[in-house]
Amino acid sequence: RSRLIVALDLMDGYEALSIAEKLGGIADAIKVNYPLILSAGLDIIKDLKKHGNVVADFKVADIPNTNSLICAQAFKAGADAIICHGFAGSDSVKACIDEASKYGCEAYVVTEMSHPGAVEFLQPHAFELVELARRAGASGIIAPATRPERLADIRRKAGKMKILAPGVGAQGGEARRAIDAGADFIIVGRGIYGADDPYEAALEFIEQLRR
Ligand code: BMP
Repeated sequence: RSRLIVALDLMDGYEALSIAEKLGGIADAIKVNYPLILSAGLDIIKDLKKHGNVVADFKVADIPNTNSLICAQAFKAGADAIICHGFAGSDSVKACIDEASKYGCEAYVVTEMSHPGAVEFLQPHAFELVELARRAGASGIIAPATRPERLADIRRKAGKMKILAPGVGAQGGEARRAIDAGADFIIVGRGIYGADDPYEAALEFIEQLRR
């Protein structure tokens, strides 16, 4: 286990596949988000799956029925996990988790995001969102590598749920500090796909995680 999830936020399917191939399975999973899906199409998930588990970061945040329909599309396309927002409420989150379990997949819930604006609305409710995710039976949550002290507080409330921490690299977060604060996995996008040698960059992050 490397503890590394690579976010392939590219707008070219071939480029994304070529990086995934170069990484050769050293990361634990690949995360796809709208930039890639909207440009390359949902089928890219099946191709990426050859190189590891795929997390569909669709930040699902609708009414429960629509959430179920969105998640079903992601899982049918081959996603192993979905990321949903918690602020839409426990029923909406539950819909994602129920759909995930139908496919033997996982659902993760966003709590406090990693960008500066997250302090405005998400941060004041972050612990409630953690509790909501825990009660709904989520596999894990998303919490900010950019704020290790907040990550540590969230870790204390998260129980057995896994924590995936984005914001390492381009957003200023540090891999080692995120893990020390209690993250189970770090998510890195630009720090890897934007590097001259994505494989070397990924190895460096993994090295930091092992230290
Ligand atoms: P990067 O390492 O290039 O900043 O990419 C981070 C990835 O994680 C992006 O796909 C972004 O959408 C996602 N993400 C994030 O940065 N912060 C969050 O709080 C939640 C996210 O999903």
